[in-house]
Amino acid sequence: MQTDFQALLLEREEGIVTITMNRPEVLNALNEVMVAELVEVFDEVAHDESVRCIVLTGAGGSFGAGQDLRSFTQARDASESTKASEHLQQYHRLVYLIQEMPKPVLAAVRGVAAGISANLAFACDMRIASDDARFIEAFSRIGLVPDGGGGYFLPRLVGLGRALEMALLADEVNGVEAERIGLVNRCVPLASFEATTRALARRLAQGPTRSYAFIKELMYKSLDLELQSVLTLEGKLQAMAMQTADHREGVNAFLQKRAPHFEGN
Ligand code: T3D
Repeated sequence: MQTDFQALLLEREEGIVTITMNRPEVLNALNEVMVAELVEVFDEVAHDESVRCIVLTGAGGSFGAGQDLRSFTQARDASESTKASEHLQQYHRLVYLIQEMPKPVLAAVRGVAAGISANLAFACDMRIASDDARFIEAFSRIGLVPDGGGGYFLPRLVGLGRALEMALLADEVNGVEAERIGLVNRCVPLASFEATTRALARRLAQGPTRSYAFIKELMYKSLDLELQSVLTLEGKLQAMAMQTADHREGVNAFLQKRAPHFEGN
């Protein structure tokens, strides 16, 4: 796996790949290079069976400040009329890669997560935040609409009323409030943020990875299906899960009164 990136840091340990957005001088705002590198890495880890959990985070005390507004302005000034849609297509690729990733993706958010950076966190499977986290749907502050799947994930995470409030007013939601309204799974004190993130990622990486992939497929597809189709899908996925070594290991471990050791197969 390539590890030499301009705008990302990559760390790999114990089946966990940690992808760190690394432009701390602009609070990890996303430019073209960073988005292209994110697409490349997410695509690569999707196919690497030794990777069993992905953590997406930011360098220097922030998650990300959204689209880099300086490069954004430059693109507009140069009259590159298709630039915005190219941007969006890249963001959409990224959202699909996260969604279709056959293993859990955990967003670890400390500091600010604004605009598209916040929405990338909302597209991840789980979110952990530090108590200094600040989520801002910053789009309306600059006359835009939430993109990168924000219009899909945000109302599903917090309900339509709060999603509209966050998008219309673009006020900050802090980590504690984010946990209270279901925007993040956990908010932890900054002092224990790294250790708690690591422990959660390790737990996910030691889980039944193929079953996790089926769970993701079931949950995400169910959002757009009626009951009958969900039950049909559930039957198909359960039949596949029952063929896995990890299912056999889980049952054996229970019968033998020991902790299971899942290999991810
Ligand atoms: O077609 C398309 O592609 C459209 C897609 C749009 C996607 C989007 O994400 S739109 C939303 C873009 N993001 C924003 O509007 C947020 C802009 N930033 C802010 O509002 C504030 O910086 C924050 C609320 C995020 C943080 O405030 P604060 O006070 O903690 O930090 P700061 O002092 O404002 O920022 C620190 C530095 O980062 C500063 O640089 P300087 O002055 O020290 O040299 C600031 O300019 C820079 N920075 C922050 N955000 C961005 C940025 N530079 C470029 N782009 C940014 N988004």
